[in-house]
Amino acid sequence: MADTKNLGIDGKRLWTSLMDMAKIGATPKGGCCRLALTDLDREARDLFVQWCEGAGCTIKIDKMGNIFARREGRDNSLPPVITGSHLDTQPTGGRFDGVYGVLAGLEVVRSLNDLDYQTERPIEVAVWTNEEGSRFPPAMVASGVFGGEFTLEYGLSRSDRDGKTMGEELQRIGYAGTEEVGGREVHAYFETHIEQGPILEAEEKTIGVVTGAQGQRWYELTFTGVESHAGPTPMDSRKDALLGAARVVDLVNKVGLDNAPLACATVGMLDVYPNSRNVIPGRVFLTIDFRHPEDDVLAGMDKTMRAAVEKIAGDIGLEYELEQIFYYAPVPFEESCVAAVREAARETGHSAREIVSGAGHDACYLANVAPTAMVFIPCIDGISHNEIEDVKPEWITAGADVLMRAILEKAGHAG
Ligand code: HGY
Ligand code: MN
Ligand code: MN
Repeated sequence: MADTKNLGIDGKRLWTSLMDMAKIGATPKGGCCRLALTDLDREARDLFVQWCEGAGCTIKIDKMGNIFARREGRDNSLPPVITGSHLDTQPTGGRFDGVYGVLAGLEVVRSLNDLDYQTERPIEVAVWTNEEGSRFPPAMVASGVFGGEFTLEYGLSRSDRDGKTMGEELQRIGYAGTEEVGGREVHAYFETHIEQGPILEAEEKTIGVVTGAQGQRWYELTFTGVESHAGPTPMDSRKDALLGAARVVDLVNKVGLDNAPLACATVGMLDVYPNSRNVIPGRVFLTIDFRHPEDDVLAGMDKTMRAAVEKIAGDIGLEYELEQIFYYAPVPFEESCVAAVREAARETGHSAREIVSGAGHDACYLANVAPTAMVFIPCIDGISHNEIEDVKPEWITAGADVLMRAILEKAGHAG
């Protein structure tokens, strides 16, 4: 077994914290449902704040509800090293997506306390609001405001399907902070996260040294036809919105396959109106999610899809509205931070490989304003965004150990 001398991460304590947090919004198959800014999200935030205060941190909350738990260094005038992730989940989320990065950050603080280790710079553990973009699209909205991608007004005005805005819900759960969002220097940002894909486990690698993340484009498409009776309406005189949507679902899948092996293409939401078995659907809403590590290929997927939607609508006689609601180009992480992760993995002796993230993370927007990198650990069968998401406890400890060493590389040692 390679020398995996552990600087001080208490894997049992970290695992216990993860399991305690997973009780909030626990779902029948062992996952979590804690949609952004719900009462369950508030409960999780409150528990995190309580734990951080118990570890001697001071708490600041900004106007997007981002939480910063700060551990002082020797020289607190220096810009901090920040680590963190998100506590909100998908509706059928797991116990580790996002939460692991938040609680691994807390475990670093707890371990430094145990070691009585003073860093030169302050360290902050962040909880970014609404990373998933499930209740309030798009994803990573609050870290996007912090990273200068979106304005504060845009962020606060994002609404859910009931018309509630993020601003209103932040007020309701008591996390509408007063701190400005971003606009301050960050010395470095590290985020640790499960890979949410199959590569590390398949290659029996414990650590992913994340060099960047693939680009994404999200769309909302509404087809409008004519509701009419399923019985007397002849097949050749229908304007069937669901037929259009069905062709788009197949088209999106084909665009992904035609740009294999790296493209990803998904229709995740589909609403049929009036959704009655003997009415020809008059209106259908669907979402499209495109991803690729090369921006020009992503642009090509966009072009192909748009031309095909135009043709599908014309063939069936449908009106349509197609809006791109979210886009970011592939993100390269910063070399000295990537090197800190690579070196930390080497020091611990854990098997490692470089990897590009298939999922989006808050780190993708932090990279706009700070030298940034990520640490990945495997997840069982590469499954995530699923209640059965799972990991091996030793991976949890290894990732936090690498995270701690990378943070210390940037935070400096005062004594
Ligand atoms: O969609 C994503 O990549 C992330 O899980 N929000
Ligand atoms: Mn995540
Ligand atoms: Mn996620």
